[in-house]
Amino acid sequence: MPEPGAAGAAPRRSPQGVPYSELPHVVNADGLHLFCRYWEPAGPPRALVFIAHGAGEHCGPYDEIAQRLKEQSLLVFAHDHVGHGRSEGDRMNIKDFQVYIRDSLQHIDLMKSRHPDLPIFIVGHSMGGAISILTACERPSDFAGVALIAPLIQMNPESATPFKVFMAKLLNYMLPSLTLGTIESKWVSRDQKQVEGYDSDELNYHGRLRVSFGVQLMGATARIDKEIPSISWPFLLLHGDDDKLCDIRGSRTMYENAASSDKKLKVYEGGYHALHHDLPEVAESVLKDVTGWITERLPATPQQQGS
Ligand code: 9JX
Repeated sequence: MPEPGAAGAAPRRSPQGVPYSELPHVVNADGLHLFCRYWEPAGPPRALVFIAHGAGEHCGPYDEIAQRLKEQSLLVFAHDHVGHGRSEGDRMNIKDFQVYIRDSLQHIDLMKSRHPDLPIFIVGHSMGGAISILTACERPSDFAGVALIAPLIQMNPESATPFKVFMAKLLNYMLPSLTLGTIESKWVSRDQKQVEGYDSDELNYHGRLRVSFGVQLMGATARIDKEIPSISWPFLLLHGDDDKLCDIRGSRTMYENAASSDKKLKVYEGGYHALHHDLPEVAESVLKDVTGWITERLPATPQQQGS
């Protein structure tokens, strides 16, 4: 769907037939075209915001959050990760989690080279939260802040018991394409309309999780666990205490153990996993929290100083 305004020119197609916007498009280090989206404010942007979507979804559903940020004169950009949405690549099958981080850094560097003086923020959800954390950890001084919506930080200790983790690794060695369950979308949001919307969106992945993908996710959480004590960048954590997919304990651990002086955890009581797609009042509050947190961390513009 084209954006209104400058970024919304009719989507072009790569030689492979992958649509991309008029603005920079990304061909990653493996030669795969990534579908990119840009939300450009009318005037000069005050900051850059990269959005990292989660596993099995795409960046389309972040349009609402991006619009809000754009209204605050922020230049928002995102891409569908390899194997997701309109990007190329095997569906939900990656050799290494690092590919998501490498591609994100490539896109961020591209935008940074066009706007070298602007602060950069990241917004990430679920697996996109894990990508955001590890991306920021690679360049700790590059980011003005990271806003995380129900990030994947720890596997649920009840479902990822040492025995199951061992079995997953063993199975991965023997039968990497073996699949585990699917996500039950009704356990991800309390809003039936959002559940139906998610289920009927063909750009979402509705297949089963490969063992090899699960092992990559476990590897990412193990890396985050090691990085937490050395995290120094500002961050905001939003997490529902009824999240059945990414345990809130991960966010508590990060909040308690990260070295950052500027850190905040907001717990949504009764909130499910997809907080930005949970009950309307929760979703609205998430939009306000993320937008407010980022704009509070921007240097005041000359026009604002008097008011
Ligand atoms: C597990 C593993 C993380 C397949 C999924 C109403 C994730 C809504 C919604 C978008 C949830 C965001 C998150 C088993 C099988 C780790 C209902 C798996 C997984 C997979 C993310 C994003 C649905 C799920 N749902 N997830 N979303 N996803 O990283 O907005 S709204 Cl993929």
